[in-house]
Amino acid sequence: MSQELIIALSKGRILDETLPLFEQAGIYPLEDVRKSRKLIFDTNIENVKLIIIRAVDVPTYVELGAADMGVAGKDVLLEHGAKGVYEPLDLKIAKCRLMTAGMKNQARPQGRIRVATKFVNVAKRYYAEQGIQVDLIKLYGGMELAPIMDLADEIVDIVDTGNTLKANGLEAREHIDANISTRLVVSQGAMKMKHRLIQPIIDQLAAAVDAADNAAE
Ligand code: PRT
Ligand code: MG
Repeated sequence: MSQELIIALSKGRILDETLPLFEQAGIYPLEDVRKSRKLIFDTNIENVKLIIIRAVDVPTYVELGAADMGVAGKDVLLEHGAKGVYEPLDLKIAKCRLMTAGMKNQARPQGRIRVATKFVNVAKRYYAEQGIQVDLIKLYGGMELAPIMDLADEIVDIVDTGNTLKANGLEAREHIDANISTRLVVSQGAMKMKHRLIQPIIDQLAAAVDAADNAAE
């Protein structure tokens, strides 16, 4: 009997860039994933299936072995911890930075500060390293609003062009991680048990990433 391989993809903005890389690597879903309400998809390879889930859930599926491989942003992996997960490949898509930000021309207050973010673990670690005491406020989106409404003194969020910060009167302050991009992750169990299935996919994806990289230059 042939082994089955489950690959967990993040829906949302990185899916549009992930699918072409997988197609280049020889794996594509048999139907249009954006037009379907299904969560699990057959592919052109009989024993390979794609599941398409919230980005934040990808590390959980892969860590617990419910998916063999996954695709997720480094920000999501840092926040989750993703222990017991290999990260064999940088897909070099959806590049961005994790930064602190606050109201423009407004200095960080002395002493304890309020920080709003969905990256509470990342923020906790970062401010502790800086020796800054913080009260963390967990939000699920639209972090830029928090300083405006005086819910927080600072935010930790993803920055790409900086336009969202600017449009809301905020400024970026410090880099927490300047090299956020989308990564391929593999469960440790699958890497052992399904190595013969997985290694060629990693190799083909690596070639697809290189080809995309060269085309961009
Ligand atoms: O939307 P949902 O809550 O389901 O999940 P999600 O927000 O995690 O998913 P999605 O699709 O929005 O983003 C998925 C991944 O894309 C993130 O985990 C990052 O790894 C990556 N990525 C790359 C980004 C951005 N660029 C980005 N610019 N994710 C979010 N943004 C947002 C950012 O939060 C901010 O609000 O865009 C805004 C900033 O963009 P600029 O260009 O104005 O600076
Ligand atoms: Mg989003």
